[in-house]
Amino acid sequence: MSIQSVVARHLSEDRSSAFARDVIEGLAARPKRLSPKYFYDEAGSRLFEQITELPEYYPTRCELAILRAHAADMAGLLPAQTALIEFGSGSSKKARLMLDAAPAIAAYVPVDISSQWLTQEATRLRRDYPRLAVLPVAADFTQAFRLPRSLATLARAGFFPGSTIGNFEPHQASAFLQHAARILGEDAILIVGIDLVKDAEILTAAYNDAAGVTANFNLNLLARINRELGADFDLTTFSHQAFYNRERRRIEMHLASRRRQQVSVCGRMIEFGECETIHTENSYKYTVESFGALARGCGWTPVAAWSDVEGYFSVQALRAGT
Ligand code: SAH
Ligand code: AVI
Repeated sequence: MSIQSVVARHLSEDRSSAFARDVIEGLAARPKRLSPKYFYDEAGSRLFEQITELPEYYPTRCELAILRAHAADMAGLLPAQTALIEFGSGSSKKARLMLDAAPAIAAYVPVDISSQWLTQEATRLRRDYPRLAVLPVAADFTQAFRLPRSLATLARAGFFPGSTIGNFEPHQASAFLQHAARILGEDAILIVGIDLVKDAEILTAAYNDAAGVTANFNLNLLARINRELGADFDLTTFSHQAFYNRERRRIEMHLASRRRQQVSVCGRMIEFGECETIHTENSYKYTVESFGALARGCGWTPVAAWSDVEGYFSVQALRAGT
């Protein structure tokens, strides 16, 4: 066995034991919770892509419209010979708009926890952009991770679209912005997508689509725990819940047990009361100003903000340094 495959096996064993530990800890907590980063195995990434096509899910449609209209302005902020590092790259569809508008981008570094999906997308990108260095990194972007050595001679810019930053608690978003400043370096540009506060009905519909794709995305977390940790969740006994918490300006997603039951997870019995929920995701909504203030508080200066015609979504450019 080669040294690379030994390292890869250890990394994957480390990841699955961290998954088991987090699941046991989250299901023992009151209220029960699981991290949204675990939504994204291959099936979860595929379901997320289906969400982005739903009529109710406006964030992708709005952000793509902003990027189509303003990618050239964003590209103008990047120095020559830049490596674009995307945090949570998914399908890389938005990065393609940046790559098309910015000849300054010499390398693209998609960073994603969904490793199989990442590999597939990197293959497609290499085919479509033969002159670009495509350097995927399978990692949890909230933790320290290694960037490819070949980036040493390039400037760095960050790309964090999708409003994925909204899936952090505000204090975690601050910690992430500080972490990104260290990764990207002095004067670097970070382009971030932010979902804006809006009418609760529009928000609620986006997370309760008529076709039930978001429900399947949420339930896939239990299916993944069954697949990878040998648990025995009966998915028909849990239901998807998503609602807007006005006070905290966030959509909350939960999985509610339809009845009292016990589930076996990693050899432990987990008790559920009727209607008891597992809190699986928060999706925080900001105003342009509230996000700008958060960024300023952690070493970034907002330099530009773009919005769609409906004012539903905002893309902001930040520069490292105050
Ligand atoms: N940037 C894309 C995808 C957003 S979905 C877009 O805007 O459409 C969120 C992405 O972040 C998923 O691909 C998911 O796998 C990844 N992700 C979520 N949490 C992560 C983490 N902690 N570390 C690395 N990637 C993560
Ligand atoms: C990735 N993230 C920004 C999405 C969101 O809107 O919070 C994940 C998602 N959850 C349900 N629908 C989409």
